[in-house]
Amino acid sequence: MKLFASLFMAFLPVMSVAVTADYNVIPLPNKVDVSSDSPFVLNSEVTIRATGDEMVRNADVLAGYIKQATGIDVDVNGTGEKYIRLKADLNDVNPEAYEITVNKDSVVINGASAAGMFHGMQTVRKSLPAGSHTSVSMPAAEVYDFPRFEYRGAHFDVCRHFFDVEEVKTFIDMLALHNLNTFHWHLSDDQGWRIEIKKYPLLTELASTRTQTVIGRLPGKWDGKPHGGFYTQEEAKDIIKYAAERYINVIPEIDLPGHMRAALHAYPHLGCTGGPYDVWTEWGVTEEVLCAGNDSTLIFIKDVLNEIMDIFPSKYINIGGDECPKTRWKECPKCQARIKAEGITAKGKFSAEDRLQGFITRYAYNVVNGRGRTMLGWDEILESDIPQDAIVMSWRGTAGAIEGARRGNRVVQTPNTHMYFDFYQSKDIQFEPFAIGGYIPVEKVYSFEPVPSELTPEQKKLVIGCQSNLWTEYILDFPQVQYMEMPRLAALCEVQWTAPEKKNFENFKNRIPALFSVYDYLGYNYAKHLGDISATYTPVPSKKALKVDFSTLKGSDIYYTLDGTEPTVNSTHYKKNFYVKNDAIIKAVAFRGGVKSRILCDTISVNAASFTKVSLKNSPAENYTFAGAPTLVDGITGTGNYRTGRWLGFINADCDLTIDLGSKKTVNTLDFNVCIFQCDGVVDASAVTVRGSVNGKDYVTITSEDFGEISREKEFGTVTHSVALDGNKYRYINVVISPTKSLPAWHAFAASPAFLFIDEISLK
Ligand code: TNX
Repeated sequence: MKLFASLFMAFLPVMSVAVTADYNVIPLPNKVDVSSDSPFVLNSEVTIRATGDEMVRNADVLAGYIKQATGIDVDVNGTGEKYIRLKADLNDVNPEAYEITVNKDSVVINGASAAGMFHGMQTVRKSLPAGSHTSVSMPAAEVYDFPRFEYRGAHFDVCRHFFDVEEVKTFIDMLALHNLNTFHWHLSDDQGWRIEIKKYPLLTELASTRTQTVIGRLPGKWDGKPHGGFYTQEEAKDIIKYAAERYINVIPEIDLPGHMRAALHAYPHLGCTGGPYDVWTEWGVTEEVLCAGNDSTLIFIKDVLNEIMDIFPSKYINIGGDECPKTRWKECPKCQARIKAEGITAKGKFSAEDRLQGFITRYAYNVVNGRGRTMLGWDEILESDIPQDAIVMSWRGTAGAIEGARRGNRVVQTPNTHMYFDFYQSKDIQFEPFAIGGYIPVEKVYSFEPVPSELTPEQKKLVIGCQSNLWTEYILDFPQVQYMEMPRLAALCEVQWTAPEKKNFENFKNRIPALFSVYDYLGYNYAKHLGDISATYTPVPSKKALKVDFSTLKGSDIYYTLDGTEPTVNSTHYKKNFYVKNDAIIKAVAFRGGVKSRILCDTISVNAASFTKVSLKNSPAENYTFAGAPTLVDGITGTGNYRTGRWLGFINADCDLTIDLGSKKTVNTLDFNVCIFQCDGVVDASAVTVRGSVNGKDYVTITSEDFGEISREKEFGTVTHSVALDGNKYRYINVVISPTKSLPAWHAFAASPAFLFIDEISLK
């Protein structure tokens, strides 16, 4: 009997577990109509029917996907009566539209083009429940879908760190899985030249390797290890073909006239000073750029772009154009002669040298345009007159997109506020691989709306799409590339693909576990923060308490403790929000199936200012307002970098906070913290003044302190200022903390106003 039972159990999954496909994948299709008609049963009897080489190739790819997802072997153009048919004759205005029709006999994937059909294949693939199955039930349905934007890109910098052909192909696979159609390949930069150019062999011989790499963000320590690599033209062509078979266009970028230090190492005569130059071993923006006055620079640009266009069939060719300091051009007789000869003058806030870049950009434009291609460049290309058909990549926020569209140029949105996947994706940076800084979680990516509301309907049409950027200064290997990309790529693809009215982050989170299981069986390394608990802390003055809300992925259970002990399934089960009035160490954990999240841990330290009514006279800077004034008295002290949401950031304005203690109280000390990130101009406060009042109208100054010059040694971290008060009773305390008005001469941003980041103002 016992034996029978266990045998029966062993067979049970094979015999009767009905696994069902779900077409609500990522990106969410525009229309999914499931009916109660009999489903299609996907099993090894099924064949994929396809006609013509291209469709047969796609059929083989789909058979591979089905095998990976479910273990089921289907053949191509076999004899099976039940079939999946691949077609590309859908009549639709959108060339990438597709339709999937599922009934009990067949699944028809029909695209308006082969690319559209391929996107439909991705939807089918992602709809399949991952696991080892003998059959999958595909509900009868009509899916009709098309992308919102024609340009759906991801950028990959292979210069700061080199990634080999196989890794680049896997990157392309990742884009295909998320329905992207554009791979922006950043092939040249100060720290390494990565593509073979036959006319300039030293670019790969010399400029593709740097002697060593700086450790950390600022110069000081180097690793002593050479780093390099490049792609031959044959390898590049192989990658282009691989991408094309996945309906992805590869846009090459040759970044000019800045970001050219590696090329200058190989060909020093192309620089203003004649060199010597090294392949740069640091990060940042170097002053060593192409000389704009030198005719051989123009020949170099023409030759390189022509070879690039020989390799890359892409309609779009990116010429970079970002971050080109004009220091050398100001001193260079050849550049000055060019300014004169071309009659270039300063205009508005741009100097003649700034506008000299426009001369180079237009030269590159003509080379590209001469071959019937379209030039793209970073938003700096707007700093001079550019032809109407050049495309602007807006990276310094969305301003470039707005200006570009207003000038009638097409634009691609890739702002560093939402689309920089080299930025941290979690606030707890101590658990993250070292990154360039910033904070762009999945939710922030998801929230991005590419079409600025400021534009007129006609201008809005010029926003052709959206793209993420992956700069690899601090991305050392391919698993880390994947970790930085996913699941932010999932959020990106929904921004690019799905109609805005269908976008909803909570709903997206419900669909992400299915995509995670795809990542799992593909062996992708991805960030799992979405499975973690996120806590929202809201001070509630009327209750003199902190309201705590937890959320995590659907289907998970949260357990928590308040005394710092490890939470387990035996701890308090979170059902709804709760309030904390006293000191606590909150620890919480989520379980999804057998998978345990990371443990959330926050310390609440209660003092007289905690959970009081507060108001700020001046607003924090737009990007650093987060939850506003209550953050300063929520009992939780900011740590980590200044973008975590725990710090409020002020520039050109004091942090001027008034605290209503509710009744008169004796207070002896005021403490506050400042977050320092010196290289970004985020430095210590310059002064504080504390005033007290019993009625909220008449204030007396309790104390005023000047902190003097900022410390050069203090580069990162937190500074706590403790201010002694007079021990009198006040109901209202007003604290004014002033930023450093002007950064000192030794700072890279000398004389500019500094940022001031404040958190947790406490009164004892
Ligand atoms: C700015 S975005 C750059 C890159 C850096 C990146 C780091 C752009 C056009 N230029 O050179 O790698 O910031 O986030």
